[in-house]
Amino acid sequence: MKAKTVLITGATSGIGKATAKKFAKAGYNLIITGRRKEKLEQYAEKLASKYVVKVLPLAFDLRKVSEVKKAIKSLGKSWVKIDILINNAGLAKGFDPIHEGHIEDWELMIDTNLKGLLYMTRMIAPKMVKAKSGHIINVASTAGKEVYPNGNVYCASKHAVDALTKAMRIDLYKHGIRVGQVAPGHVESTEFALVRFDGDRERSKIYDDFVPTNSKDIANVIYFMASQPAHVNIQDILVMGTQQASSLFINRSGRK
Ligand code: NDP
Ligand code: 8X3
Repeated sequence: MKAKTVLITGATSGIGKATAKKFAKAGYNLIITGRRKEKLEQYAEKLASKYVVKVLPLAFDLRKVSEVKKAIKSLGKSWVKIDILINNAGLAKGFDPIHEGHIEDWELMIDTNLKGLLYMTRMIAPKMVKAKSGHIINVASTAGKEVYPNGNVYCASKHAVDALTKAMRIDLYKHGIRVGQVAPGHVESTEFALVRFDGDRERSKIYDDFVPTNSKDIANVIYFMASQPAHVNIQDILVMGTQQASSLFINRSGRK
């Protein structure tokens, strides 16, 4: 049987990077994306040689619809059929109460988490509709299930992802396409906190007093969703570390 192709956005670090490895190990061909071209190309080379799969690195900024269109249109014949789209790229920027928030941070989060996901979906879903098969997995968040102080716009963007996952499924299920999401709580071995706190290493040490999930755990969940038989669609997985009960209830008594 021909190997399946998975496209993973945001594969230069964290959850996307771990997910790329998981699928490569399982023999999938990969299209990996992100803005950092060099990192992406090095990782593509590493995965291709280690797991003997085809890996295409596509560097572009998914906030820019023209770049998204150009990248997807550049796919040659052997990459045209994308079996699985993993809309993972995203970020939180800033941690301010609403009246002190930075408008450029808000725009960055809305443009990446929401509009980027929409652009990718709009470019790839029609090919899936034509093929009458496909699987889209969105990386949402516990921040899309509940809100927490200073999380305002990030939470709103992930609530929108939660709504879009449901809306996309309703539009696409009749074309034989599965749509689901994973909604993780805190995830370490990512650049998430460093990005949120503008590269401030001290502030981004938010996992020192408890054990959250890590990027490999979430990659395993995504792979589990993707590897079910064709008649099974896992719609939503909410996953947190054992020491986390909700966004606001975290047992910070030490790493157990
Ligand atoms: P990372 O910062 O480690 O990874 C984010 C990825 O997104 C990077 O590969 C980055 O690549 C890519 N990305 C960001 N902006 C753009 C852009 N404009 N264009 C293209 N690619 C972009 O964080 P995570 O792995 O944690 O984040 C992955 C997803 O998981 C996000 O959607 C996040 O909201 C979600 N999430 C994270 C949690 C956590 O605690 N870590 C918990 C719940 C959800 P590059 O910089 O090269 O462009
Ligand atoms: C990332 C998890 O709690 O920082 O989506 O919002 S949280």
